[in-house]
Amino acid sequence: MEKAWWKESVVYQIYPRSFCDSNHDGIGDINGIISKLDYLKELGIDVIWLCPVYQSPNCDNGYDISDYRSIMRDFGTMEDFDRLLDEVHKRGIKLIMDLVVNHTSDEHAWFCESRKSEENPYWDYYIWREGKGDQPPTNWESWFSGSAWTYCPERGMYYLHIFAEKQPDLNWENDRVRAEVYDMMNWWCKKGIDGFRMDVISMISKKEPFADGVVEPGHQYGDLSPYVIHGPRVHEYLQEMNREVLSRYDLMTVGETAGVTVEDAKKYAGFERGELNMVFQFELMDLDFGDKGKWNDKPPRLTAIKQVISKWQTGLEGVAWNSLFWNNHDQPRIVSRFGDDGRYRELSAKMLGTCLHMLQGTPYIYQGEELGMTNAGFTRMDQYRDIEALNAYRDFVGGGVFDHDYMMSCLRYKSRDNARTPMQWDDSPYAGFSDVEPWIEVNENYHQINAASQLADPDSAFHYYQKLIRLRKEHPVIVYGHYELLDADNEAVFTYTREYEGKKLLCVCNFTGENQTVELLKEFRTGAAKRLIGNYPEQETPGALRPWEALVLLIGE
Ligand code: TEU
Ligand code: CA
Repeated sequence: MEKAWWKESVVYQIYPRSFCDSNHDGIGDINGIISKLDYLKELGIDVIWLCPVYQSPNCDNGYDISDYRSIMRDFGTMEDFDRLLDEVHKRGIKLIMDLVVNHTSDEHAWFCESRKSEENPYWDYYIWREGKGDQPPTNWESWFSGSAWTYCPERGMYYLHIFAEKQPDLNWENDRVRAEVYDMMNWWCKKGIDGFRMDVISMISKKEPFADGVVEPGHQYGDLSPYVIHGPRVHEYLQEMNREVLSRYDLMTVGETAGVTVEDAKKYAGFERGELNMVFQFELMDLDFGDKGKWNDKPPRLTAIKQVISKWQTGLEGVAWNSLFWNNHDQPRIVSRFGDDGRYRELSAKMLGTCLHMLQGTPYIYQGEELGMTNAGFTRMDQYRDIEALNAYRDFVGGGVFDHDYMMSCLRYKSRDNARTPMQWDDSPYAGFSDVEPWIEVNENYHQINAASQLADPDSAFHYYQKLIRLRKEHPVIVYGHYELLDADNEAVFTYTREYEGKKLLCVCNFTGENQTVELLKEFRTGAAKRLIGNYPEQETPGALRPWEALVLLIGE
């Protein structure tokens, strides 16, 4: 397999609003990030993925961009950004930017023009349609609840927004739109950034003609997915983008591809396709969907997790590259989701890290994951900030689909705000994130869970993640090894092997709070196996696992 820096890297995702506040307004900012770069250097990561910092009215925390070439005032200035890039590079770290080009803000200059009239030069930059009588063009439901169409009186037409009303979808059929996007991307590349994470890039091509979607039970609106995911021209656009921008620099690219299957991923990220380096798949994260979609409060079974991971490990091997993540700014905290955020928080956080980092692909760490940060534990709606959560409560509880208590329980388990509480730096007020009240509440557990105490403790989750990252650099088998699942039907233990150039690695993870026994492969039972890492101090009997134990053995050294 061909080697590449982006295959050997570990990425750290920063959600700027919640990372570090340098100027006492309760909002994280670029100078705050700069002040923490040494912390990231110590952790050992190679690449930072910076969530949007562009100018934005902030209806969706920066995913609604009103100017792609300036910085949101809350976050600082372009000079601050340039300094950030410089400081990142000085430390030998790379920086990739979030690219949000499926939609803009309704306050973007293009939309302000587009909405004026059909004679305006920007009239066709967005997706405008006539209504049906006094109804929207189709019954489509926005991913943030309500209709996906909003009426604009000035034009007498509706515009499409898959997400919030303030996030109109760009019309990629228009050559000028694509040229503007590529021009903007080239502008950032010339500044010296190292790549892009592409927001909902699987949705830029829409399938015509538009028609009503299927209305699932419990829903008022129809499903737009078949019309907006993997549309007919999406690969043509990405290949064009690759020619016009990506191929001209040494970049890392990852597409956020909602609704992607292994077969689709081979197209988006196939080694020979000239599109992207890798994609984020959501099959794993969507395993705990309920019959009403995302809003649910129960974790999936381990066999389902193993089955999805294995399908992707095996399906992409040799043809495309996996991205590996348990968390991001749209997902609840993994230790509260698939682990135990109570008694066994630290052990289960380390186990989950082990399980992910020993797989083939590029691992992503979301800020605070390396500390084993937990879900927010909010109990009142006024603690939530996310437009998705607020709209969902309004529609599900308001519409009588869920009662208040059940919705609160779903939000506590699944809401995106779980990942967005401030980074826990130390045990001073507001967790050292800020010295004034933050835009969203700090998790009360910051007294126990914070970076300062973990830096001082050699056995902490932080130092464990540091070791996971280091091991990847020392052992090519972790990056390139062939994956094989063992004991597929075991509901308690996840066991797999990796093999590369005469080395064989075994990763065993107990996903329960009980002792478990497993039959280890004979080759690992001999004294020749070397223990690479484990989340208990020592390992006496490798086949007998303690609660949430993780263990990695290597033979062939
Ligand atoms: O997310 C797209 C996406 O697929 C999510 O909306 C996902 O379905 C949802 O978060 C599950 O709850 C991207 C960004 O990551 C997200 O933060 C933005 O809100 C969204 O696009 C719109 O830009
Ligand atoms: Ca600030």
